[in-house]
Amino acid sequence: GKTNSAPDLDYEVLVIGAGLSGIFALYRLRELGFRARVLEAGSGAGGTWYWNRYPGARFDSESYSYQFTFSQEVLNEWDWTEHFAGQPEILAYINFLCDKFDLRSDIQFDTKVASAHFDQSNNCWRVTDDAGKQYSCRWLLTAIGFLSAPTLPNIPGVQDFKGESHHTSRWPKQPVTFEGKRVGIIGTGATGIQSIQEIAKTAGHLTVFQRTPNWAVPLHNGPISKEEMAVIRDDYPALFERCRKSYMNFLHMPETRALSDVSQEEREAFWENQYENGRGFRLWLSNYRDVAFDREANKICSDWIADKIRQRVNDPETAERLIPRNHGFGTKRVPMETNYYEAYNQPNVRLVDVTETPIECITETGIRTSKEDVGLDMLIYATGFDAVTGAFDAMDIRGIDGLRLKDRWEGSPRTYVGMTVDGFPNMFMSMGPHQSYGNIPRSIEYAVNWITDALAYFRDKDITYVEAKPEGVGMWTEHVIDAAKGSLANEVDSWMTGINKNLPGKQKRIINRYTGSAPGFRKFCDEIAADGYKTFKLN
Ligand code: NA7
Repeated sequence: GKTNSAPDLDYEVLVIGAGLSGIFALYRLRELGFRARVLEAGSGAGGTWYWNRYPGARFDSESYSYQFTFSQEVLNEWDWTEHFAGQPEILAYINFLCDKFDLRSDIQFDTKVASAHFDQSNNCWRVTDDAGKQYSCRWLLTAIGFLSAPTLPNIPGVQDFKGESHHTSRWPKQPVTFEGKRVGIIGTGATGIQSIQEIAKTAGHLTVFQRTPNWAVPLHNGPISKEEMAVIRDDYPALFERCRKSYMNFLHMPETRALSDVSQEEREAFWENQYENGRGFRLWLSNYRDVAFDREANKICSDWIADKIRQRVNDPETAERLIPRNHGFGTKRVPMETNYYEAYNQPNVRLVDVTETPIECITETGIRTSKEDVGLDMLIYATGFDAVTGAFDAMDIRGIDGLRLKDRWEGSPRTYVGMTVDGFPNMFMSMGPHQSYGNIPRSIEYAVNWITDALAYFRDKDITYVEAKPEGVGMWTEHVIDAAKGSLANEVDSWMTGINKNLPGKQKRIINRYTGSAPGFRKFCDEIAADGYKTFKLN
């Protein structure tokens, strides 16, 4: 049997968060014989897919490429009904995993972690929840997501509105209806776009308050029949192999040619085919390789997509407002849409460009712009997140000598392979800053396997203290910054560059995720493990 590496502590491992990272971590920790517990703020498992119940929430990655691969039985048993499953189906899948592996018995729900302090004299973490209950553990694993701390707009009067209001990622469990209601929505990111196209179907009236338009492209969702599911399932090994080889773990392979290698006719036919038939992120990720780096190439592609928007929106002025002016295609996370642009052709949908008529305040009865009072029964905030470091900042995490993680990361996060931080021994992060994100479950499976394998190694060697070395952190941080060089995505304001215009502390562009190749990342981390974790201080 496995020896208990922390007999005097409540748990060997505490996991914060029961989203995809947390539930897979629990599965693995149990398999490895650890005494582990998961603390979860919500009343159910699923993280992102638990909280984001807003209408139209769905995968933008193919369902079968996004699912977990760790259990062949689950792969055999679970059928996907759509190429891009909706949130209810995704949550059902997560609950299916929880049932099948009896995960809930080691998840403590409705438990929000307030603080986690490293206790140097005992090489353990002391965790406190917001009800004041304390827990001790040898190893702390944060599984808190990088888009999990929602932010409201910094508009005066947010608290004054008397109608129904919801942030998309804190959507209620009880049904919300839009029939006969005057609905307003702020935000046109990936979330806003998914919501708008859905709410437009039933709302009495929908007003979209747009500050920055986005380059949304067709998702091309569709049902998966039983027969097609069987064909897809037969292809699983090849499909996962493709994800493993790809740069960001997606199914889509990069186009090896540059835009300058092909004629205008050829590139237009190529884009036309991607736009009309390419599922999900294909147009974005399988684009000519220079579109992400070369301003000219990017402009040619963006102009081509702008014409598509013009063709789809009847009112020319509305069409122009929906075309991004200050960032090129693919330099922000590309939202996926299904009849999004056509929604603006409906008589019940109106676009208000708040760069022309700024929002002055939110009132008891709606939104006041510089031009008018828009009366609303319901106000929806699709205003995004305090991304990447936000969920860490929300907890009081302290390492050696009381050093706060928030202070350690002042200005910009610093990590060793995105999973550890110097000064914070025995703490590991799944989907922390400076990790390779991309197709998230692929990244999660790797990170969680790497972390839990490491913990098993430490247990077997009686190691109770593991800390990243400052030189490792310096090296990785520099490498992350180097890997991002040249990408046009660094030159825009978005959560991917650390900007949140609603938060005074998030006004400086930084590199907060690893944009080098995922296979390269895995190779690098595999070598650390193969080498006995010598790049860490071990005790
Ligand atoms: P995003 O992509 O951060 O989008 C937030 C949107 O909300 C964006 O359009 C913002 O406009 C808008 N916003 C935020 N605050 C305001 C104020 N004060 N006034 C007007 N408009 C505002 O969040 P999402 O939830 O859509 O997507 C997050 C990720 O989740 C996404 O990338 C996917 O990977 C899944 P702005 O651009 O700042 O002008």
